[in-house]
Amino acid sequence: MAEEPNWFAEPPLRGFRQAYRVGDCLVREDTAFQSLEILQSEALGRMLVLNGAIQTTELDEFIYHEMLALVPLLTHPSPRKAAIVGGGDGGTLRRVVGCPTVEAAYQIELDPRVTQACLEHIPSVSAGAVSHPAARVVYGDGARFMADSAETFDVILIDSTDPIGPAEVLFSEGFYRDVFARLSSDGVMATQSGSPLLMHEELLLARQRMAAVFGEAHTYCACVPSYPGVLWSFTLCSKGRSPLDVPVSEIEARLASWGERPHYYTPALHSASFALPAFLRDSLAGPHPIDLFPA
Ligand code: AG3
Repeated sequence: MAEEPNWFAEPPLRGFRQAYRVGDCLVREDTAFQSLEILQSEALGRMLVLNGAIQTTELDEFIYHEMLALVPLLTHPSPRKAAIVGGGDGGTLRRVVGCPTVEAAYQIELDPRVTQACLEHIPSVSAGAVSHPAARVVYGDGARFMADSAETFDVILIDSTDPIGPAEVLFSEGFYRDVFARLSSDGVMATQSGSPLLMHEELLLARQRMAAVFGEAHTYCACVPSYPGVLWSFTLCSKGRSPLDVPVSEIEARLASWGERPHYYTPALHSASFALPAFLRDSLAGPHPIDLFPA
């Protein structure tokens, strides 16, 4: 297919692609780790693109970042120390430092250029989070950090790229074992776990590995317009209480003291987002995967 000028699309997945009309290209470079672009789009504002895959956009970043961060932060009864693997754009960090009980929030991003370019061209995503007193911005390999660190965290968030390619290690059983070891006794981890429709196999595999380490894994969904297939998944594992056992009244009371009012997450949506469409619920329950669009 001939590329249309002024339209950006990720490489097709299973013969499927979404396109965005774009104007200026603000950044296009090869960093030490990947190709990095920041594009101005008509529909979603500025977008961060790594190795051809859209990571975040000005207009829909709140959906993904709130769901990745707030669901685990409000599952833990009182998180004080948190770590984010990846997340160089600062959108997850912003939600973590916005939680009033959090005293230290580490962001372990591989590529300093991602953070620098986002601060310069899409500052609304992090909204000043990197200079918050609780923020600890570290550059390095998040998988190695989890393997080598002696610290423990109440909440660990995996804000990675796709489960295929360079971030594959962040979906491995060995990595989940290291995360388990780094979590405090009632610690909670959550990861983005890809498109239930277009990365179905990868989601099932990652979830099986998490369940093997933690005993159980809870998958929840949100619609993120800029990601392939729009419907997106996250998976949460808890050493303490289940995300489904958090009373709505507790969430309401805690959210009232947060710095920023969420724009997607609500107390009712907390547990509602774990109510999965039948094909996904049945597929995750096994033993026969139900892939709506088999490769
Ligand atoms: N995490 C990116 C999720 C993966 C999107 N995949 C894709 N577009 N093919 C993003 C980092 C946001 N902080």
